[in-house]
Amino acid sequence: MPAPAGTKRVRGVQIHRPFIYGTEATPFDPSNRPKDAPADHTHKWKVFVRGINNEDISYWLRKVQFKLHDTYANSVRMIETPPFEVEETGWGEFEIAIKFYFVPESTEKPQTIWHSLKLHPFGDDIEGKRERRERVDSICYEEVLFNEPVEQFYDILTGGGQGFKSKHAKSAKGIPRGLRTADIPERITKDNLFSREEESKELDRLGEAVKTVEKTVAEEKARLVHEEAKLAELEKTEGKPIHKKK
Ligand code: SLL
Repeated sequence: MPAPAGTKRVRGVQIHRPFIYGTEATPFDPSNRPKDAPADHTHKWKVFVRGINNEDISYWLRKVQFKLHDTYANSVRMIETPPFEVEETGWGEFEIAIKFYFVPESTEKPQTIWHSLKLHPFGDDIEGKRERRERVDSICYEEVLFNEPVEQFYDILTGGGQGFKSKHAKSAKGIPRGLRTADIPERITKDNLFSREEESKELDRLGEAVKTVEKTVAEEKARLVHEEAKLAELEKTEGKPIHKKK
């Protein structure tokens, strides 16, 4: 029996799309507080989901729901159009649930990720950052994986099909063939910290860390062999230790 329209999957294909999400928070300047902010609020902050380098991701991401702490009025915020972000003020850090709703053609179920709102500086030079009232960024890179997407979604994802001949090609009208990809920029810029160069540096760092761990394990093994040999030697001369039962 043929699959109903819009549900036929492209077998053996996985398509991923990168995105970034996170929070940015800035402490109020005491001499210039936002007038409408409640007296106990100390920071303004923003939570967002966006494409790498601000690439448009609305062709696969239909809308985003941000679930804030219950202390916020209307704590569930549905953002129907880009930019997918919520700006707020507050006094405390908490975990934000970010729910992704994919475009209806995808037939994909929504997915949720969690992110901790960071208001206070972390990492190096915490005191300096606090004194300079620096913005606190907590930003992550992530990829969403569409496993065997339905044909019509595949067309949308790839901008008209790359090698895959589909009768649904019209669904991606106006987009040149193969324009939509998961490519990330070669180098970082002021506005985008995620690049292939950074990825390769991170891989180098991980490679170095693995080497260090392997070296430590080898040294510990050698030490163990040495200690066991010493013990065997002692047992030969002194006999085995007697463990008295109480
Ligand atoms: C904490 N577990 O104790 C956290 C809770 C709540 C944050 C943080 C403002 C809400 C309002 C706000 O910042 N809530 O509008 O009053 O740190």
